[in-house]
Amino acid sequence: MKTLRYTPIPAEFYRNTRDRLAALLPKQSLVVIHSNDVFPTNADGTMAHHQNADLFYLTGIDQEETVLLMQVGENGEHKDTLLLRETNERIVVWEGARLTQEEAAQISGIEDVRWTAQYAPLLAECMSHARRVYLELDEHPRRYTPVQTRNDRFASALRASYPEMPTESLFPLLAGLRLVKSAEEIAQVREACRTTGQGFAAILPQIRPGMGEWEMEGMLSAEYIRRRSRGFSFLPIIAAGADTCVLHYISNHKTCRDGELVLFDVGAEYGGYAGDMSRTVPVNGKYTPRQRAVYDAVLAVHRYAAQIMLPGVNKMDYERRIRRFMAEKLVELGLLSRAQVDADPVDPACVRQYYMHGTSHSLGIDVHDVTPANPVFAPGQIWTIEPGIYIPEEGIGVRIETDVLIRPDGGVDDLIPDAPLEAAEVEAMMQH
Ligand SMILES: [Mn+2]
Repeated sequence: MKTLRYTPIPAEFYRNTRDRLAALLPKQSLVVIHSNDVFPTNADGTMAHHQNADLFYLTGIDQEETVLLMQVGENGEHKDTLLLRETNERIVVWEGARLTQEEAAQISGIEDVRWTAQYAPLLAECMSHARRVYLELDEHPRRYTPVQTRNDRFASALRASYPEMPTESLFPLLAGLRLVKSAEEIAQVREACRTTGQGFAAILPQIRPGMGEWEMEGMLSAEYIRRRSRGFSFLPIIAAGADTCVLHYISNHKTCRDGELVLFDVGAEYGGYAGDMSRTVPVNGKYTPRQRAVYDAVLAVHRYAAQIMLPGVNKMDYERRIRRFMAEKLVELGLLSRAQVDADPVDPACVRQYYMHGTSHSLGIDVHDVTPANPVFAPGQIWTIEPGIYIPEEGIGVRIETDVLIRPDGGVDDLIPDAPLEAAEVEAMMQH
């Protein structure tokens, strides 16, 4: 095996994930999952390839134009075939080597590896034995895109060619499996989170009034990549001043001014897994009394959330209890009145004026990792905890986000211990 930028998960893990999926499927099921497309930009340009998360979860293969076929027999037995883009000398010269069949077999634990030229006849043969086809359909509740994926196009074409064949979505099954992380996955996320926090701690002392948001992005990017990350796990948000209140600000094009806050919502990827962290710091190294009051309120909500993220608690109840707790903090800050909160005591809707997003999402191969509807917390899950308070009229937005692993004993481990949480710690690290 070549020396890799990151330590891959051993093939045994991918054999296990396929076994666990197959155990959920009726006999004579066929699973078909494609790589994501390499999306075009303009002229002869393309975007970087971003692997399909389900394909990666089941094979570890991070290459375009890959297809996984699983033929499930009796009692969860399954025969798996991996199809790869055939490599040749021209591709080696222009784009660099692609996986050989032997390398792909080593990574995935799949013995039957072929070139995609054999795909059409193989699929026809598999279809003749199948009673039901399981398709990769992205049913994330917040997915919104007019763009058809390669798996979407395959689903449409298959249904048109085989109108009698029953089809099912893999989404609920794989979302359930991917929600609970194995030891191998926890190690990858830990590394992504370690890089995320250590990279941030390295640049924090360098932040000064007059610095561009893009300069901080550049410094962070360097810290992440030199620690073996391929880069940010999502488009980084580095927002100063009033833009701290813009939840998905990604232009990072302003200079920071004395007296402002700057909000970072950034993460490093490692080995195909994501870190996700937010910190909000004073550009000049010292929070104003009002900034500090808002910061401490958000941190109190964060601590509360970490305490009530307990095995057996469902996500919707958890979020409701946090909004209830947040309501008290917003009253203390003078942003809501007691009467407003008391009008709706169980789940005060007025909270959403200053806190309009959820507190936690699952984290794994995807930054907003897939889960079943209203998941129940359990050991082995990895979640973000990211409350915030946004006051556009004051130019103050604060979000504090850590990633946590729910331990077997029910407590949570902070996976980003290297980035400071307490306001005093942040200020101490910014002294120079
Ligand atoms: Mn997040």
